[in-house]
Amino acid sequence: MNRLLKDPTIADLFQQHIEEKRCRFHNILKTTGWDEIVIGSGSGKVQFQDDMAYPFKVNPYFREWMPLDKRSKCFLRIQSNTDKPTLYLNCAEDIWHTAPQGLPEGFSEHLEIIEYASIDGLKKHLGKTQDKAVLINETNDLDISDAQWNPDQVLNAIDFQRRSKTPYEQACVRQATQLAVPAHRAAEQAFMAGASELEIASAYLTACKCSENEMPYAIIAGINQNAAVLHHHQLNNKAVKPRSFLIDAGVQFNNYASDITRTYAFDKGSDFSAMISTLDSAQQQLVSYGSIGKSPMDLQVLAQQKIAQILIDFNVLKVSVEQALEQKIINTFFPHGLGHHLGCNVHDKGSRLANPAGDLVSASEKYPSLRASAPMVANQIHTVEPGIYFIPSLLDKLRSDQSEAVNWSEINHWIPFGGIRIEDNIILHSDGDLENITRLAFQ
Ligand SMILES: [Mn+2]
Repeated sequence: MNRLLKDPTIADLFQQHIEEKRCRFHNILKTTGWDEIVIGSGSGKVQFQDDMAYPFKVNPYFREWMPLDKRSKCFLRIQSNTDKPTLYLNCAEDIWHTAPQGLPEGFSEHLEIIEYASIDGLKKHLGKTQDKAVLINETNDLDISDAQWNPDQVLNAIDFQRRSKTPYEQACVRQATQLAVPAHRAAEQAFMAGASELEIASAYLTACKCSENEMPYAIIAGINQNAAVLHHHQLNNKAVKPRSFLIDAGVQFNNYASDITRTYAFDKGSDFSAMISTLDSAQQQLVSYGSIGKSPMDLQVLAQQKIAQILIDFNVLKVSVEQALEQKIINTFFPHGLGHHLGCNVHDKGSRLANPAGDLVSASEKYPSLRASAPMVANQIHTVEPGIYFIPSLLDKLRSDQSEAVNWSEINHWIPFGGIRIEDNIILHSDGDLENITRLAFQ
């Protein structure tokens, strides 16, 4: 089903979004006993012993409401007794920086907007709300009591409702995906033309017309062995003889991210290329297993089974699928989780919550560090990202502990290719439809 952005317009969806979030936050106020929630966009940070600022990163709780990512010291106020949230925009005079970012067209009608020039001025606007207001912000700009500043009770309730994405949020991730596809294609072309990792990242940024600071996360672009470095951010500026290439990169739209990984073989006739195709089929099967109520921990087991089978078929493992899982041999080749929630944070919060009170779904004994453990719910956005890696340090450990499980002559053949990861973003619709927004955008 094609759900690309047509009608209603993004501004209409934003109105619905604000209305839906307001209802959810009113509920949170009711159950937690507070009168209002004030969310700050955050402040710029200066580097140690320097007058240079770090790139500004907006508070994810603010991002959930507002498509502003370049404007610090703004505050959104949601009060239990009003139907329209108020956005306080910092308008202090600033001759050093570009004029402040505004809201997209058609967005401001759904908010009360007030400009302020100083924190004292803002406090006057907020009036005597001091005792019953909660502030969610990295710094306590309002000099509110400790109990009112980022209380866990409120944060947990917000994280819990976040799991279900509004149609606006879904549209934003879809749009972020559409914008990332030409950039991924440009990256593939640059790799095939023999470019260095840094040149490939540069081709990616040029194609999506974004700066590095506007990326939802730092681009991972690994050629050959570097494809085995799970978060390879230190990009090589020298071209090498290309064999394999892994790129994990997204784009953001109105503060919502896409999170996409693709792996390419330089030689399309090689066995590495065949391994990519095999993992690609397994990945699409894993996507199809997602459904409302399902546990990500069960999907993790399925992913491990599929990856073990691929390694057996490619003559890498000499043990059975069961042994590969039982003896944790599979963790050497697939040392991370199958996926995570995607939302206001690229690794969205709330993925382990059992309820809004903050109780956690107990972690599986086998996978204590799995990012997502809570059962899937309707309108959630998940990533599905199985991988197969040949990581020398993990292989060394396996060699000393369980040497007989592996065909080591085969391993030496695969190490120079680094690894493979394939990652799509999926919306679990309430009617049961699974929308693979990444594949649709690549079509
Ligand atoms: Mn991811």
